[in-house]
Amino acid sequence: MKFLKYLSTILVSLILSINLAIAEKWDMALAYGAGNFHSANAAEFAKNVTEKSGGKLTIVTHPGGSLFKGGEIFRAVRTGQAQIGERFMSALGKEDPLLEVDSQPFLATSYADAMKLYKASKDEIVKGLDEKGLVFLYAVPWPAQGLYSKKEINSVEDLKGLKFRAYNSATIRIAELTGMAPTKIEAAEISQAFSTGAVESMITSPTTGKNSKIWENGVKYFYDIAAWFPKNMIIVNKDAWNKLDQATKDLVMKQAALAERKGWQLSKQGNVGDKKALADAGMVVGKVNAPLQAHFEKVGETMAKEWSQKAGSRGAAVLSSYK
Ligand code: PCA
Repeated sequence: MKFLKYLSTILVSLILSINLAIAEKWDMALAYGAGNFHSANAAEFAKNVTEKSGGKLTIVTHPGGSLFKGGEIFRAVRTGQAQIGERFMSALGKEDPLLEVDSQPFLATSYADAMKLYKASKDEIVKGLDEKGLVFLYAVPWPAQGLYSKKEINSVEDLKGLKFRAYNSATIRIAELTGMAPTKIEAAEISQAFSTGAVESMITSPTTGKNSKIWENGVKYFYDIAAWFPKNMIIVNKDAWNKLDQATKDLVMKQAALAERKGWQLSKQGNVGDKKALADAGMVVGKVNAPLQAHFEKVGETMAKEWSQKAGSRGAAVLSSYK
């Protein structure tokens, strides 16, 4: 009897230690606030993986840049300081110009084309990330990008000298080519930048304008240019990934595919609903006039040429499979 008790104690502690050995915990770094749809979708993904993995993998989300700020997340995941994280892809052009393809103006101006461009570029992007020790899980676009301004914009002349908030090299380039004065600022700092007068215009989604209650900072106009749909991606550190058993890897990939589908739906909803929210908050929501539209399209052509030079044969291959 005593022996049996002894044996069962040993067995129990053996089972526990095996379980402990394969139980992983991942910290998931998110740059955007908990209320943003990307963050909410990631939280849902983390919850599903945690619940369905039978204790083998727990993913804890850290929204609003609370673990790492947007600009730090790629490096944090690459070096394993965070096992998993979300980053705005087109801010990583220096890592790989292909990550910027979704921020080229007027290349994909609808969700259908954005998906086509994603499919055409995905394999090459995944390969590039793999070479950097990263596993790609999924990507979700922001709603269509539009121009916000404190003052009304009726001509190219009105853009001249505007202090412009940029979020990547492409928006910096647009500003330069239209005579605005760009400063790169993370989404989390938008309200402050506008309220202090550091900036007076930006190009981003209706969602980000809504999330930062931009109308409270003197921004009255939103012009729906809808020239591109930039994406966020979820990446995992490869060493952390390799600690998972095959069943858990399969589970994560399956949940990632579901989160991607859900994310695209949420984005489409936001593309309508968040524009309405801007109008409901008293902003003037409309389109730019024809000469301005033509001006932005010309800027887009210049940028397409510049990007092609940067992206070389890999970029050319992606564009030809897209078109
Ligand atoms: N919001 C993010 C990126 C694109 C978007 O719509 C931002 O403004 O930083």
